[in-house]
Order: sequence, then structure tokens, then C-alpha cells
Amino acid sequence: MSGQQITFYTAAYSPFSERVRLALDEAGAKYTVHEFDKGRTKPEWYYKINPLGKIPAITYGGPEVPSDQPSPESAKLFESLPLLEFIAEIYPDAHLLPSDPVLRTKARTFIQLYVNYVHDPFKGAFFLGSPAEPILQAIEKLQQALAPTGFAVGQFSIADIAVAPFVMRMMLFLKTGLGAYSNEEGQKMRDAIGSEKFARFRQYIQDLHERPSIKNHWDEALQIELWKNHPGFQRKAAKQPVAA
Ligand SMILES: N[C@@H](CCC(=O)N[C@@H](CS)C(=O)NCC(=O)O)C(=O)O
Repeated sequence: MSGQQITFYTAAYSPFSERVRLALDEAGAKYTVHEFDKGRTKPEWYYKINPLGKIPAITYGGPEVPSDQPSPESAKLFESLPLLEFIAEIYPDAHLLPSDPVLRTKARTFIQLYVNYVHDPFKGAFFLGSPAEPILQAIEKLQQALAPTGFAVGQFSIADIAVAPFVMRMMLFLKTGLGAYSNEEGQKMRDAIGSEKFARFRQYIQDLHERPSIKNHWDEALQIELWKNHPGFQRKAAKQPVAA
């Protein structure tokens, strides 16, 4: 267990940040949270932690200081996927990375599948109103990579942590009609994902929801509230016929 202080910079809407929170919680880490509001410009001091101004980030080590006054002595770490690897390394007892090299590689491959083949079609269909077919094909590929039962590689790992915040939001957006897609494309996605073909993917989503680190934190109503006014989603409303 790491004896160093950890301060975690995050926001409730942020799926990238949720990855890191999940890893910290799975590891049983003790950490301080600095929560930003959605859409706010980051204060000047935050750029000392992440020069990109993005969340998530953590400070690691150094003295205990107020979260808005980062110490020069702490390590400043950002980018969610390297942070997952970091947390897995400093908390080896949490087994967030499988000890078997084959499973470990499969976990990393699953993450790359999401990053390289699923994320853009997800953004396309939900935020740009692109056709549904590419995201359905991408989910099929992701599904094929899942272990026959259990989590992505069987045991829970950083693969699930990296993907869960995105696929869970995707399913929530679809269920609640949030997104830039047309009614027809929305129905197409709902019908496809609800069909027998995607049974393994649906089971995976259900298993993620039941994982305590996710279950204890996932708040559907809050997510809807935080996302419903997303500028990408507004396009859907603009496309609908305006009543005379
Ligand atoms: N590649 C980064 C992406 C981080 C990212 O885009 N974070 C969003 C929130 S989910 C953000 O900070 N957006 C605010 C901004 O871009 O200023 C990671 O994996 O950590």
C-alpha cells in the first residue's frame, strides 16, 4: 500500500476521470478529491499540475497541502490510461493488472480496442449524429474480445476500468434518448443492442453495474442532469420539427 499522499483532480461528468477514481477505489487508496464543475475554465494553478488543463490528474507524494496549492515536491501525473497503470503498479495487491503475461496483454489490448476502434464511432453516433452502423460494428468487435464469462479478461482489471465509464454512459444515453442521433438511428441501436447478437455485451454491462466500486458511485440521475445540456446533444433537438 502506498504511503504517499494522493490528490485526485476530477469532475462528476468526466468519464476519463472516473477511470482513475475507479482504480483508486478498487485499490483501497486513501486520497483527497478536488472536484471541478463542468464547463468551467481551469484556474491558473491547475496548469502546474496538468499543462493541458484537462482532468483527470493526480499529485503524488510531497507534503499534505491544500489541493489548490500544489507542492513543487509532488509528482504531477495526468492522462487517464497511464494513471491506471501507475495505480496498478503502486497497489500490486489490488491485482488490477493480471499477473499472467497473456492476460495482462489481453487487458491492454482490450483497452486499445476501445481507444482505437470504439471511441470515435461512439462520439460520431452520439455527439455528431453520424449513422449507427459503425458503433454497432465496433461494439461487436469489443464483444468478440470479451472472455466467455466474467469481465473483459475474466478477472476484473484495468481493461474494465478503462472501458466502463464510456460504455455505461453510452447505454444510459441510448436508454434515455440523449444523443445527436436521429430517432431512426436511435431505434436501430436500441434494437440491435437489445437483440440476441449482443447478449454477451449486455451481460458485461450488467456485471460492470454490479461491481461494488462502480455500483456505489454510479448515479444515473446525476449523469443525466450533467449531460442533458451537452452542446453535441442539442443538435438532435435542432433537427426535430418545430411546432407551428
Ligand atoms: N486523454 C485524456 C483526456 C482527458 C479529457 O479530455 N478530459 C476532459 C474531461 S472528460 C477535459 O478535461 N475536458 C476539459 C477540457 O478539455 O478543457 C485522458 O485520458 O486523461
